[in-house]
Amino acid sequence: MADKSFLNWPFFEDHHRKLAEDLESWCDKNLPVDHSNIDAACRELVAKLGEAGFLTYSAIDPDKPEALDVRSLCLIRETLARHDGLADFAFAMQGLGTGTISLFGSEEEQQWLHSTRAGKAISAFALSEPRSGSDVANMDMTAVRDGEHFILNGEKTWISNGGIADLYCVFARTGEAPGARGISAFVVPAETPGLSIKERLHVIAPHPLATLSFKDVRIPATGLIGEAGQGFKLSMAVLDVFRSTVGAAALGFARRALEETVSRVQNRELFGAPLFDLQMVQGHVAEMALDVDAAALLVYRAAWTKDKGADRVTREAAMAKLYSTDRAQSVIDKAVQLHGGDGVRSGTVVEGLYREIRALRIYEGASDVQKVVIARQVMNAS
Ligand code: COS
Repeated sequence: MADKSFLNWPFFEDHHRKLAEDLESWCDKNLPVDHSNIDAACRELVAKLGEAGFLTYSAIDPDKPEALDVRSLCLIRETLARHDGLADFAFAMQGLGTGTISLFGSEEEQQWLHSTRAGKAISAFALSEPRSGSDVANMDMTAVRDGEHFILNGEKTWISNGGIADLYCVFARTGEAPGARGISAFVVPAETPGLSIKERLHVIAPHPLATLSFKDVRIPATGLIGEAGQGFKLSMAVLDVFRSTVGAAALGFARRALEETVSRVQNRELFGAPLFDLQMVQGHVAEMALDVDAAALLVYRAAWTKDKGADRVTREAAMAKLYSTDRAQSVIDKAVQLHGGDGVRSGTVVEGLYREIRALRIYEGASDVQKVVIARQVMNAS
């Protein structure tokens, strides 16, 4: 049973505790789903999470706009990750994929949110390109104005939900200025002519992932999100919200690894006594528990700060993501070690966690990028 005492921290309100409890019992009944067909599993997860009402937290309600509640987003990701990494993925991408629309979309664009919040449409965030992953400002993809339309040409890669998404939030160069000041964001429905899946990408923790090709993709000018030339800032502001949630997912994986380890070291006998009797093992367990609590503090500090109305949480979110993902990697590595051969046997829980955690130190801003972001924030503040 995972430690829930953190829910008593002052970051949370009663409705958060209720959400965590409701989701926990939903997870007990519904997860994990069968992963043998990843696309089908993701569609099933989105539909089920939608039906159960949990996707209403992934995006704002277009009928009564209120800010996204980042603590709820984090609690949901943490809980889902503890039960099933793919369920976390399915939830997270509904949020990231529509994040630009939730935060900056027009009333018309926000109509999409009715179907993504109900689990009836799947969304994706298309920012990275073959030549610009970390260096977003250097993207090549173009969007050229043609009367009442924009015409998009280029490629996006490492796009989660690529291949199963119904709508993509796409960033492209509109050329108002060089670099970061000449990028804009667009809503592009998946069936738009000229948009195709160039390649499906396969990774160690499988989920739908693809390279997208845009050849003369014509979209109405009403698909522009926010102002032309502001797309870089919009993407960074969206990442400021969702990076804390990546930290939360890592926290969920780490908590599960700790839980599995506690059970293992109590039940496995070695040298005539439970593994836990060895002080070296106690040392590992203590370090794992400390990493989990410290990560939780940073994640929920960032989420609470945003929910309390901070204009920017760039520093808090970067710290939460960097620390939580790095420490979760270490916690899970220790869990593998304490499981011995079972830790690397295909199909065991800790083996799955070991594969799941790695990408979190890369996507939505690699650990190295987070360090750059934190350092710049520290310099700006001094
Ligand atoms: N919120 C709002 N505005 C922001 C911002 C934020 N979090 N971060 C930067 N900006 C603004 C800056 O203030 C600057 O504005 P002005 O032009 O008005 O001065 C502008 O955006 C450019 O910022 P900066 O100079 O920092 O841009 P860089 O090209 O140096 O950005 C990093 C560098 C590496 C920080 C950025 O490209 C980044 O985060 N890369 C990782 C991207 C990523 O997460 N990719 C994964 C995709 S999703 S899987």
